[in-house]
Amino acid sequence: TMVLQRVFRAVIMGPPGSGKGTISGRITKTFGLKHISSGDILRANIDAKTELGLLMKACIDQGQLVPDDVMSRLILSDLRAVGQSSWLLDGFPRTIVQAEALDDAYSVDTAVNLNVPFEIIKQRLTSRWTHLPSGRVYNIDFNPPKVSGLDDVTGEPLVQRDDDTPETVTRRLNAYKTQTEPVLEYYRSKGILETFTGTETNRIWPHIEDFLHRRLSSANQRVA
Ligand code: G5P
Ligand code: MG
Repeated sequence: TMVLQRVFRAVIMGPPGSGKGTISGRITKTFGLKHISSGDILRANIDAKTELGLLMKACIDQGQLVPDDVMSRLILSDLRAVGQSSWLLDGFPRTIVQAEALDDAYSVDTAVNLNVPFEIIKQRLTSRWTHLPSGRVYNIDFNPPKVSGLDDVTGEPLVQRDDDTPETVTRRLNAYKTQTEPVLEYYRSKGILETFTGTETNRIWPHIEDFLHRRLSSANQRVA
């Protein structure tokens, strides 16, 4: 793991199933950034049957975005809690309103954008298995668990997400096109958007790893 001398703040963007969770896991392991996933936080609330979780479940299961004010409050309070650590936000911001709320509180160093074709994505999501407590993801074709149906690390059961049905995936992709794609333009205009295009995570990853190595060493030099 690389040692960071100054706080580094990144977001990872990309359509549902583009590999944000998978690549975030690799970034966290290699660069030691804290991974904060909006979807994992929402699912943890649903699992724990919190008031927020119960309220948001219908929305999520229908493939719609939860309201901006709810989401921004949730994420900003989590970011305050991590304090002066470097972080990687996955799944937030998803709208221009959320991007502005984040900007008001923090300056984002880089936005890593995974550009994966929609045709590839549908197949992946319907064969995804998730370990809810950690957010670790598996795939029957791509990275199957060592023991079928169980998480590699804890041995706990894996589940299929309620929003990974073909109909809901279509709705999520539509929400992405109309509400989230404009955020890419927002970060492009700020000069911090870095797009990685491809159909396979293992081929995209080395480029992201190179890019972050360069970005993080130059950030450290500026501080030294
Ligand atoms: P989430 O949880 O943020 P999405 O829809 O943005 O959900 P998702 O589905 O979690 O994104 P991902 O993280 O981009 O996808 O992808 P992943 O899990 O790493 O990979 C997908 C699958 O493909 C896995 O099975 C993986 O193993 C496999 N895979 C990876 N790479 C490859 C490969 O190269 N080849 C193959 N064959 N397979 C591969 O949000 C969920 C909901 O929460 C609400 C919304 O309702 C949203 O729909 N929400 C928000 N609402 C408002 N504002 C926000 N900011 C919100 N955030 C969440
Ligand atoms: Mg994810």
